[in-house]
Amino acid sequence: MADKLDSPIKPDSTELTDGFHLVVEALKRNQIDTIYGVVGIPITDLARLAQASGIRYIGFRHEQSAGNAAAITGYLTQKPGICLTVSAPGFLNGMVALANATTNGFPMILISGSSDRAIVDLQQGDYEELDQMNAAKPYAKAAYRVDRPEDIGIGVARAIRTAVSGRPGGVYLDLPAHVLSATLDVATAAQSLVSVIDPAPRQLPAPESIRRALDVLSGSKRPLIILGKGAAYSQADADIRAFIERTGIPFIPMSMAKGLLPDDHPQSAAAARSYALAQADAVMLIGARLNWLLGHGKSPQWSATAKFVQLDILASEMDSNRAIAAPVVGDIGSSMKALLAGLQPGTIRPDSKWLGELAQRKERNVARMADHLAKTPQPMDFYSALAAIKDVLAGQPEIYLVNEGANALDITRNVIDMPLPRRRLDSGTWGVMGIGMGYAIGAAVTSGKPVIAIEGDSAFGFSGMEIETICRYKLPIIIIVLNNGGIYRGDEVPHGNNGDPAPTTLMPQARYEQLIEAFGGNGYAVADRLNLATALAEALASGRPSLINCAIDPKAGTESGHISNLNPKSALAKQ
Ligand code: OXT
Ligand code: ADP
Ligand code: MG
Repeated sequence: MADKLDSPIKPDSTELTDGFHLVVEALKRNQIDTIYGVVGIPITDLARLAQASGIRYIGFRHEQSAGNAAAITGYLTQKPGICLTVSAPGFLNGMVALANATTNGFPMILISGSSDRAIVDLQQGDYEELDQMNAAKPYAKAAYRVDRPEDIGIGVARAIRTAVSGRPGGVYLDLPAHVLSATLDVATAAQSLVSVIDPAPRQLPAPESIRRALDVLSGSKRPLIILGKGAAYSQADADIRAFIERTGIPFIPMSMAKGLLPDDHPQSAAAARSYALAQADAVMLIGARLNWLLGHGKSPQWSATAKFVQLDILASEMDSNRAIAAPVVGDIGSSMKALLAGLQPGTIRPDSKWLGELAQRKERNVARMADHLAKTPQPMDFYSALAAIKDVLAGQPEIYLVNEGANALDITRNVIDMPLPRRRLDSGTWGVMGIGMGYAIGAAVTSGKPVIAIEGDSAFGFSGMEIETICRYKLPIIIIVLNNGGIYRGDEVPHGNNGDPAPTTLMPQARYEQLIEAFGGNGYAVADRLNLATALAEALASGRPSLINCAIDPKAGTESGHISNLNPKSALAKQ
């Protein structure tokens, strides 16, 4: 068995190989070095073979987290992250992550074993029966099924190219059990494998689109640049920074683009966000969609007369919410190079009045923030806890920060500065809960660097069992649960009289730190700033899996955090 497990496919041999081996060879040939998953029928041997062949296999407790780890690996590396699941229920658990990856533009491939097509198609009740490929289609960038072992190489190649080319996204690859166990001779097998050449080819923007973009910016007195996670993904960090610094245009990073230029960069207008959006007369979007996070580009959040320049790889993104005066369709790396090449010194000059106004607003908000952070309420509020965390993290730019919750998300985003690109990983386009442990594991495995996950107590619950995975693989992950005892707040009173708690309440007295102790990690329970800072510093120095249960005032926080405007309220209900 062991011999067979690690035997490479040799074209001159007359031996037989099988679908399991072919899948592993196809992945290795395309530099896939990690698989995240949960094993069972029919893919257990696939995980074993992958591990024996040198691919790292990370086994999870739930497929959603494995999928999230794969997705964030794709975002960080520009190579598709791989998630491996069993049929029907395992597949569906992984689908949430695949759909989320597609929504966020992260390249990943969900590989799932599946049951006998003949039985599935006639709905005759096979073990874990589901028409998986068709179930996946609406939520994936593409869905493919391999029906013959000799097609495995092509199937994997198509999945890889589709995941990373154009706008990246999630791809589903269906591998029926009979294909995995089918045999074929090694010569045929070797010939069927594909090394994908240039999986995400450069897409050069049209020269006239570059001129148009530069013209819009030169005609502007109050220009603004919005950096999105597409810009972070593109890894064109130096050219983006050079363009911003040479033009002097103020910029605002979307949440996951924080750190593309350091948050303390003098041109950052993040602390004057609403004023900058409303007053800009020309806006350049670099890898950011005009979706709900940007108020759909509409007035009053934006000026109705502002002209928009948009850099995106997907032509159909243009004019999706409002007219784009200068669409630049291409990959951001190529587009930024072309913009820099076409930029004439002195032609783009933000008005000094504009820069002065932004500086003034910024100063006001920064002073307000400093006030919040200086207070030491007991029990702690979010600002107070985050002030302690901010101090410990200062000077440790390499650390990855995973973040989810509502107040725990919004306040962390504004308090914790990111000095380096692609270090902040959060709820993203859907504002989804449940990415926490999967993203933390994916980031730790991919980077080998420490990861801190700042989690609302509700948010943590969605993937909390993965602390066993974190401990099993001894990953340098520190989870900080900002525990205010509820979804948004912990002080809602019950509405009925049957003794049930109110819909938003959780247990403030929950001993989250004991969960990690059960698996051998370090647990801390803290209720004040000093102990939080000490615990965090100690956890970081130990490099061990740790969880800090941080008591936050149940009255701290607002319903839905910063997006309470999106939370419909019953006009009739007696609150
Ligand atoms: O310019 P102005 O004056 O306006 O000021 C702005 C900035 O300029 C300024 N600012 C600063 N000032 C000084 N210094 C600095 N450094 C600075 N930075 C900024 O501050 C203000 C505000 O700035 P901001 O935040 O940038 O601006 P704004 O206007 O808020 O930005 C708008 C947005 C939309 C871009 C931004 O708010 C944003 O990115 N929001 C993301 C929101 C989001 O995604 N939320 C998560 C979803 S909420 C809800 O859905 C939840 N659920 C339901 C659920 C979900 N989501 N998923 C699943 C699978 N099931 C259910 C649940 C269950 S949240 C949730 C759990 C919540 O409970 P937890 O216990 O986990 O969390 P707690 O809330 O902590 O209890
Ligand atoms: P944010 O949430 O940070 O605003 P979005 O996810 O809404 O960012 O937008 C990211 C955009 O970046 C998507 O429209 C996507 O097509 C685009 N994108 C992703 N990668 C690239 C790339 N390499 N070149 C150009 N555009 C890209
Ligand atoms: Mg909470």
